[in-house]
Amino acid sequence: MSAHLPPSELVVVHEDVRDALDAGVGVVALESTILAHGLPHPDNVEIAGQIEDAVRAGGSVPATIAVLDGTVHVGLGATQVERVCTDPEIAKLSVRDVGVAAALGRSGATTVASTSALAHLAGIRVFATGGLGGVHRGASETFDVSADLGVIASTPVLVVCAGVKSILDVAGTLETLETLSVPVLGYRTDAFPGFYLSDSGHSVPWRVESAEEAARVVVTRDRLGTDSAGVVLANPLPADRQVDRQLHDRLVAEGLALLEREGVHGKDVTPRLLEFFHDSSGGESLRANVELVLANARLAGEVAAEVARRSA
Ligand code: PSU
Ligand code: MN
Repeated sequence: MSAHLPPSELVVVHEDVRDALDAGVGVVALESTILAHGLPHPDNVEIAGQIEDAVRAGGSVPATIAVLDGTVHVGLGATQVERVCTDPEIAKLSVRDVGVAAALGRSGATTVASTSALAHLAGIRVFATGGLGGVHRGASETFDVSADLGVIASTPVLVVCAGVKSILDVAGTLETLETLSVPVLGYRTDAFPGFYLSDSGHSVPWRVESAEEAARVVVTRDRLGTDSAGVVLANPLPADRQVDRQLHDRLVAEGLALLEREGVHGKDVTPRLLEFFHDSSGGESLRANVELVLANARLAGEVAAEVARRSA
């Protein structure tokens, strides 16, 4: 394994993940915040297993990442996944929180930012999630810009996502990714997806047609050594699987009004909105959320397998 890992009382890499990395098999990092704070209990337990299976179906080994009792785990066993999905005390940990949780012996789920950072530490180059954090609407006053963006900018991991939700400032998020020198690739699309919607109304600078092309981007950037930013691979839901636009627009408007009314801010914003969507959409938001995460995990599995093949 190429990575220089911290001592094992701080970071434990699961045996299956270590074996895969040593053998040059593809590995896909998976975040745990979507499990703990993005998907409702008890569905999240079963979905967590399906996400891992989707990575395997793509030809790679899954590595779900979380912090348990102060130890970072790269790759979780079934009991640990269940704990992440079930424990109401589990915190949401961005990169700045990981070291604190480790020092204090606490447990928490990792976001896109912290999962990317920990994946890189373990030598994992591909990561699958649902949606990226981004620039929030009104960020010019609240300064609410997800740490996901800054961390991707300095962490050479490819993140497969379905774009960002339209509760965010999508144009502002894309501008920020450009400023931070993070390439955005549309998977078989010219449009940046809007999570529940296949097309956010904004275009992507690059388009790839296959997992093989995406893998080539990762390996070539690495060989060029021009920069150490990550890559965003945006994978839309098929148009006939997206959420009905009228329902979507109503949920976004009501969700934003709810945040205002409840005075929700900081890291509670995204989980509160997701909870509202799941409660108010008659199962539609959950249906779409699960489908897009599984599609991203599958695609990430294919990309990671191809990256591993090309790096052998
Ligand atoms: N977007 C989603 N679902 C999620 C998240 C984002 O559609 O669950 C989670 C991810 O873990 C992401 C985090 O990294 O929210 C971003 O939170 P914040 O905006 O507080 O940085
Ligand atoms: Mn935020």
